[in-house]
Amino acid sequence: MAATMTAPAKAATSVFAGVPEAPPDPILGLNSAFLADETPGKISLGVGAFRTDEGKPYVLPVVKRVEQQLAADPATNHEYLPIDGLPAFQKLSAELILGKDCTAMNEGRVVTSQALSGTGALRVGITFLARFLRTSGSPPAVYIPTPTWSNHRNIVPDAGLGDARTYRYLDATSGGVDITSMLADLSDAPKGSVIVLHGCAHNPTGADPSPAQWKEILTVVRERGLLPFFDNAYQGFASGDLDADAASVRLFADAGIDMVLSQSFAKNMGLYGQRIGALSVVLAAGTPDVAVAAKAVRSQLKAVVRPMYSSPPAHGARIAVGVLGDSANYAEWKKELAGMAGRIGDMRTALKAALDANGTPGDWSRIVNQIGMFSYTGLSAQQVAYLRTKHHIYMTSNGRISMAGLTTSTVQQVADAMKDAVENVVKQDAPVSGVQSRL
Ligand code: KET
Repeated sequence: MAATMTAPAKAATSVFAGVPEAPPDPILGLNSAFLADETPGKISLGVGAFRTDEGKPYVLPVVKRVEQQLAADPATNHEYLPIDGLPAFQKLSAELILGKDCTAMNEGRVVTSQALSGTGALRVGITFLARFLRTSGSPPAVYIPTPTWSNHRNIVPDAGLGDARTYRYLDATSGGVDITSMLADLSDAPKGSVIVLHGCAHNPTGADPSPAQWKEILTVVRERGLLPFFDNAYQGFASGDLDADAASVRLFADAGIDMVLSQSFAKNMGLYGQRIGALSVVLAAGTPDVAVAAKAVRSQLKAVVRPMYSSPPAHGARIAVGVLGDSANYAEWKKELAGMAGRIGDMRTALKAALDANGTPGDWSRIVNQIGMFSYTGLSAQQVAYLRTKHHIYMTSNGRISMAGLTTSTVQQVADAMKDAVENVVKQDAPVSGVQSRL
């Protein structure tokens, strides 16, 4: 017996010993660094997550109640959902962004799949486009704005489409949208290119096109045969009104063109960790045999999902259905959403006032002019690093502040630290519009 046993090998080096360490994520990695910081009074203005005025995570009361009802309901079970998720959720989610009277939905031109929040929707959507969008005979180029949410840059190559190209977006001087440059870049994009657009509350700039500018963008998209992919992570957080924040998407949907939409319920329902979102593919108005085409598209979305994660989690979808599908809950949600947007607005006013009052050099009006969850302050990477090491205040290196991370009791401390950074750290960076490579 003993002779047949394998002799113990000498301690072996792992085949993974040479794996190079990946850089930390610019947003979620920052959060880990914040959690590891043991300094009392540290402040997190990094990740875009709503906090109460006590600085605590917020579970929306309507969400809490729906969860309690789900827990008490003997019919609730833990069976698998279908590959494309809960059918009731698909419909309610598409209606939320497209509107209840949406022609494309009425004509059966909208194919919606539940997704692992906004990121999962983007990932499945771009993978689907990589497989099937062949307007120019080859896989499409994907254009993202500069600057943009940092993960856009990861998702596009990971879905197999190579590095994303960029279009100019921000006018660094005014802090608004540089519409002339944006339209020029879109006009230069090859026919069939995918254009990632932030539906509202652009992250990180807080600058959205005006309704007239959206019309100009739509004109170029149609003329050039581009495919708009709307990333909707902040519906309700731009204006506090769900319908107003969906206006850009509805304008494009009403034009009867092909388009793709991602939705997230992370921010507007506070369901971050539940990973609940949706992906919709909208087929153009003239599509013959649209039912056949829609069925085929759905089958291919499922073919992307099944080998990746099989089927989505159920809990968040059930919560969203409980909120969206019940008129009393829906009305309550709208109020709570307006309350969250209102608190962010209050923090904008308070921070601007504190910076003006303590004499921080610079014009801080952009803080109140920008909309959504973030302020794009214009602080340089060095100033951001200084705020972190000296004051234990964390924000992304592009100078983006998550406004909901501020509270009535920390605004002054943050304003004073910003004054210190602006006065004592010489700005070495390019202006804000040039910092996207640091994201
Ligand atoms: N799109 C945009 C524009 C966006 O800001 C986020 C999240 C997402 C999609 C995806 O969110 P999801 O949780 O997958 O639904 N942004 C915040 C959190 C993050 O980086 O993951 C942020 O910018 O802080």
